[in-house]
Amino acid sequence: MFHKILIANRGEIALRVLRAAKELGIQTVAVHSTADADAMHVRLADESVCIGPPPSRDSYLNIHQILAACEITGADAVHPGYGFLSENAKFSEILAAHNLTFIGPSAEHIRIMGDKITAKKTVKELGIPVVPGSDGAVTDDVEAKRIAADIGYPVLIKASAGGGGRGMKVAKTEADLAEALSTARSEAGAAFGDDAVYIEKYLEKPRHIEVQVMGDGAGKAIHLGERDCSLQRRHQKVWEEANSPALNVEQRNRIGEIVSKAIADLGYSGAGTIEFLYENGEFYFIEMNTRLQVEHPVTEAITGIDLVHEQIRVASGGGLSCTQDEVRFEGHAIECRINAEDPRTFTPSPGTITHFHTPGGLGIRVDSGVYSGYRIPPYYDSLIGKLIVHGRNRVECMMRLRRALDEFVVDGIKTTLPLFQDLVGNPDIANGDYDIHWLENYLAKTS
Ligand code: MV4
Repeated sequence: MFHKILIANRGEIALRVLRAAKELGIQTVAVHSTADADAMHVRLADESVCIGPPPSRDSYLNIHQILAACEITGADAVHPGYGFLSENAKFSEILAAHNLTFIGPSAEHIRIMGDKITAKKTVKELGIPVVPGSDGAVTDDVEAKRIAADIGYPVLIKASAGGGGRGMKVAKTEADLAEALSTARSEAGAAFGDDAVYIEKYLEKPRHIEVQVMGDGAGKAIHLGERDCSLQRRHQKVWEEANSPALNVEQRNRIGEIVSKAIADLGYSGAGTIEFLYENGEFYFIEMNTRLQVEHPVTEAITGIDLVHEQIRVASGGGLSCTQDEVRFEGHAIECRINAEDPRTFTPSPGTITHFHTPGGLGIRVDSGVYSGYRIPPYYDSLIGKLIVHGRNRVECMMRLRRALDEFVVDGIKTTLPLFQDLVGNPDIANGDYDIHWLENYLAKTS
């Protein structure tokens, strides 16, 4: 087991990782920018190192500074959290070259999944269902027209180096195709330095359903069920739940088995998420994330498994703590992302939190790094906390969520809490009847 873990992140996720390390008896090192000297993760860590000025590229993304902090403190492993360096293959290789363990998958697997064309080809060969489309990159109009005619319009052109919604163009008919292709290629080249694009059938009203996996890096893997993350705005998730209201036990087990077998065959190590679009009873792979995700606590709530413990165990060579047979899915969980933003326009609202009071009681978890009197710096993302509610079923979970939202007080700044008050009372949400476009349509209708 590791002696000391350096947490290369900030905010609620730095705290989340710190808690897991403490429970395992591992020393913790926080790193922080000058803007985060007062942050909770810095206070709670055993040691802390200031790694630079506020901009992320000079601090949380500064590999040299993080290496220096490992050297100074004698850390033997680094947990990257999410965002920042969490999916940076080069960073994991540099750590390895300095005899430090990156708590995450191999650099090779990060690279494969970071290139969306390679990712799709890889998982398809492993038996995961993918969206119908081109086999690999498409450059010429004639080929594009042949593929599009074959799969049927509308089609979507995606950048191989994109992901998370960046670099996509829809072509509704053949008349749009040549222009969409050339625009997508030049935008991808400018944005990512890689103009490779591929074509997919455009799915009009899917849900976003993702499957959580954990691999031991030696050919064993388990799945921990799915999360429904369809409620999003501009590719930012707002509300996530497990299980998906759209799936039954058989569908869950079927996709889970396909995915865990693929991940085992890949020899994948650590936590990962396989993202699917789900429409008319079918799953279509879109991307794989090779990191711990913001919404991981809903999976923890329904399985009782601490995903960060598992990441640390696997990275230190201790393997997974359980087999697939030992994983049980109990009840229902919902996560609301509390952002320091206007609840309608999502305009950031940094400033000082004058009063912060979190809800409590059975089935309530709040992951947050803020406190009364905390000043939110304007340099980073606006997530200030996550409310995760668990119940024996979805109805009980929703009742508890409504009560928890009533108890939650954040004064001094705007937050997304009022939006969740609205959503928890909405009939479509109560029925689990929503797709990836629901929230944006709702916001447009009710603005
Ligand atoms: C799609 C799609 C429809 N058809 N691919 C957006 C983010 C990136 N991960 C993939 N995305 C999409 N890919 C096909 N073939 C629709 C989206 C999409 C989306 C996906 C998940 C969650 C929210 C979304 C919002 C808009 C578009």
